[in-house]
Amino acid sequence: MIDDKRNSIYLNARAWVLEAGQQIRNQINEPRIIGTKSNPNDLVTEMDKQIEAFLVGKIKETYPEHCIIGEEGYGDELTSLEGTVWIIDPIDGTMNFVHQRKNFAISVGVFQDGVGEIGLIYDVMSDVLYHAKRSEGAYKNEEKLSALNEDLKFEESLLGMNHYFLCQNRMVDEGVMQQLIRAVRGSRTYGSAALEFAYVAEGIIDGYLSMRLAPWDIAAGIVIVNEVGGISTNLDGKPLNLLEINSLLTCNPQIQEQLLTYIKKGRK
Ligand code: 2AM
Ligand code: CA
Ligand code: CA
Ligand code: CA
Repeated sequence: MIDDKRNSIYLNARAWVLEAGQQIRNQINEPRIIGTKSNPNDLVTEMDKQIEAFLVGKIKETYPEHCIIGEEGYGDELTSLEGTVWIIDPIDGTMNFVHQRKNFAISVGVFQDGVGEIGLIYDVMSDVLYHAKRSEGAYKNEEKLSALNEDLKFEESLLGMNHYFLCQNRMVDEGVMQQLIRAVRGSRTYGSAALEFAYVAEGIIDGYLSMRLAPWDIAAGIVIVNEVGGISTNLDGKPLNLLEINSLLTCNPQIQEQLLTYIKKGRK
């Protein structure tokens, strides 16, 4: 993607994300209409839809030739990542949005022919924007994020994960997950995949793993983490496919091999 074109897309994306965040803050104390999707704990609100409709409207108006993948269905049904593709999660961490009214993010990734060019993750209530353009580094607001710690030791690492790793499940032997948690320094569960990517990029957690994430949960994060030398694959260490559901490991490369070894031992 030509630099000038990319920069104008980036500036628009940034302006729209910040404006969307302002809309959410303006309405944060209003009563919510809460619906459910795949299960009673998979929540969606009118705000998720409003924000996706807003972002999709702006993109379609300005870039009618671009394609969009979005969680709430305002985007396109894509079978290929050819061309310029926006991958949007209007509210990542809807459960936090509903229960906490904070700790959620707007996530926007822009890919060109399958290559991640722009990533924006906006922690709306903290007014913190994590952003990156490929090969230009990653930023937290105006502050450039440092490259990830090359001296990180596995036993001193802090891992983000969701609570499914604590539950009995088909995909991972919980005995092995408990061994893993004991082997590292600690674990955290933030409830927003996008924010966990941002925290990996910031170096305040060293890895994040999840069993089932959609393209909009990971698109922006992949770009941002990559810019600080982090690596994102599925739980088998294989490349991610942004047209499908993936398992995910994003981490400091210093601990990737050890994490994958534990995960492999635990995968059923
Ligand atoms: P969401 O809030 O946009 O739905 C919670 O651990 C994280 O997993 C959030 O980033 C959440 O995104 C994501 N997630 C993906 N699929 C989910 C599902 N079926 N139910 C709840 N959270 C899901
Ligand atoms: Ca959701
Ligand atoms: Ca999400
Ligand atoms: Ca969402």
